[in-house]
Amino acid sequence: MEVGVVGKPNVGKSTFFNALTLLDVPMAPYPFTTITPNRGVGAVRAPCPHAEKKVPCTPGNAKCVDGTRWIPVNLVDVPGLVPGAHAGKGLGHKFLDDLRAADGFVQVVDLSGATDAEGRIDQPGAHDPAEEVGWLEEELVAWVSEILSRDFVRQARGVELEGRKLEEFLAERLTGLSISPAAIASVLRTTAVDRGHPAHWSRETLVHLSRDLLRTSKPRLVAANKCDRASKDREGALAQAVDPIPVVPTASDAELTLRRAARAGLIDYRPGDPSFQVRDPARLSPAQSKALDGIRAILSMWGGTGVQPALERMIFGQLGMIVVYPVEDETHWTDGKGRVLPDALLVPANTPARAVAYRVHTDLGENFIRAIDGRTHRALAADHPLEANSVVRIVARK
Ligand SMILES: Nc1nc2c(ncn2[C@@H]2O[C@H](COP(=O)(O)OP(=O)(O)OP(=O)(O)O)[C@@H](O)[C@H]2O)c(=O)[nH]1
Ligand SMILES: [Mg+2]
Repeated sequence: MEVGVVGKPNVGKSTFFNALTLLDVPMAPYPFTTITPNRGVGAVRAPCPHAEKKVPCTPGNAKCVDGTRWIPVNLVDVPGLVPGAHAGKGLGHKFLDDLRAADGFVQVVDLSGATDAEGRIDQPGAHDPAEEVGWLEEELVAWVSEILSRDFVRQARGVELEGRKLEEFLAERLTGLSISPAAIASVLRTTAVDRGHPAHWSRETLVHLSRDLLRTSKPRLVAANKCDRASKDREGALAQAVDPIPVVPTASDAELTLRRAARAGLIDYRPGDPSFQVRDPARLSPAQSKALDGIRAILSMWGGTGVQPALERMIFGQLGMIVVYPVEDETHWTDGKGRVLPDALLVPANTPARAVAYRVHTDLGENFIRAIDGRTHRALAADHPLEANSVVRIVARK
């Protein structure tokens, strides 16, 4: 699972990324600060089932803080994209390839409208962030359709002659793009294409197909960043203009300051909280006090910085993920070493029990006999879709 942080230059992608990962990649008020992709790990929250058992959990991969699990999510922050990037403008499209593995994109935009299409600073309100949402989609479509089009006619003739399955042929061409054959099959059902004669597909057909594939397989969410310099009206107008893509207002700079201050022990703040408390005002410098007062005003206007909710809406809403807890003992919810709820896995909603077994270990998937629900103790068949927050034991042949 990987989320790509994308958008035009200088909108705050790296700040958003640093806030979520607490890394320290360069950020600066000019375009193309980032020139190579940055990878890091953020986390999403889910209520830990340990409270139901009234025993503390022993987390391995996802820490538990006051009953909330923090489940890791990979993030990639890429250089800014400009209109025409697929044809080599700006830093070109080479780093688009760094987005191949991304399952979805958070597009960061400048809600204050103070950066032009190339990321140069301008007057607030001079630019409409809805425009970049439109052209970024066109860049992504152009990128995917270019991958799809390479040597397409010759290879498609082969498909026609050999009677190969179209879904497989397209999946092979899009290898590494994290688009499943099932998603391709479903798009082929709804897109008007001549299934029998792919070699005759026009360029427009390939573009159309690429757009549909991106819309279904790589969901997007807009982080309306720099909201601290914008109004709620601007947010409303953006949300209306880009509907149905969800818009979450964010103040990444404020979130980064809060997380760093919390890490330094200056304040009590958990990502996603609507407020924070200063531990000891006497420890703050006048500049720190002033900065925190400014952030307090942002939080009271927007109800939080929005950064953590943006990632969670992407993961749980747009990507439809759920959290499941595999265990080896369905009564005590422990693994073989007696650890309680050691693992929290993010999987797509409705993932069948056997697919979850494969996620734990290939052997468990291959030797799957049944799963057992840790709450009802009922046996679940291989194709049984798991519910959110399931605690499940996988029974496999030894
Ligand atoms: N007011 C305000 N400024 C922000 C916010 N987030 C980021 N910035 C500022 O915006 C500028 C650009 O931030 P970066 O994170 O470097 O932007 P980027 O999109 O990664 O830029 P490139 O790597 O050049 O594409 C920096 O000066 C940040 O401090 C925010 O929420 N509010
Ligand atoms: Mg950057």
